[in-house]
Amino acid sequence: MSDWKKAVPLISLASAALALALFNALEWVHLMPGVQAAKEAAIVDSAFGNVIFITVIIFSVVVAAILYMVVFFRAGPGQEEGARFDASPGKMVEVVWLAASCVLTFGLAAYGSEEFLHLRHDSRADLDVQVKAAQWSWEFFYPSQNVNAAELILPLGKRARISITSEDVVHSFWVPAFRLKQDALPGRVTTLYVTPTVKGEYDVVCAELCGLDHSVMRGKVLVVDPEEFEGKLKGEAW
Ligand SMILES: [Cu+2]
Repeated sequence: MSDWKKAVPLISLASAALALALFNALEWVHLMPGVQAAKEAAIVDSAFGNVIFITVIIFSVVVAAILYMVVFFRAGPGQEEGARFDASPGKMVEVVWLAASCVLTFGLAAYGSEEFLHLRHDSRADLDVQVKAAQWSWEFFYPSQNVNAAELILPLGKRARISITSEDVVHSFWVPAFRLKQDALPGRVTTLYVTPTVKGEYDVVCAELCGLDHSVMRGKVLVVDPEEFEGKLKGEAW
């Protein structure tokens, strides 16, 4: 049964069943870390979801094709070899597979770049915060208010420009709830933009191995109502 006329419907059916099972299984697994607390997080999550969707489809087709070959190309009892693959329709398979891979690779690169620029192209912001990373803590400075704070306080719905630098080694400023991560480099300022959409308290994590206490280099983000912002900032100031 090494005949492609039979293989195509069988592989398609098996792929569809496998993909359906995997999509159902993924409903139960939370792949993303907790709340989606910023406008940017929604962009990142939808890109992640789309890539997972394509990955599940390709994985299912590959596994179904492998299963088909294992079953139908197997050597029978007393045989040295299994059924031979007929090379003429095989060329067609190669052409389709290569073309699809090229379209997918370049398509995903274009999609990723477009979404990445979408997160960073607009340099307008409602407020500025400067973040300084050091072994092993985070420090936040608000230039307009001339205030230093131990926690990152952000007003809900306002677009913040976060300028990040490091005093010593390379760190990485990561807020899982915002799905944003940016290296903190000594002698250079890097920038992130974030518009928080859910009030609450979230973690700031260092995502770059930066020495002995890297794993405890944590901070807090507080997303508060815009009316509470100034008061909260004064309360936190030191
Ligand atoms: Cu660090």
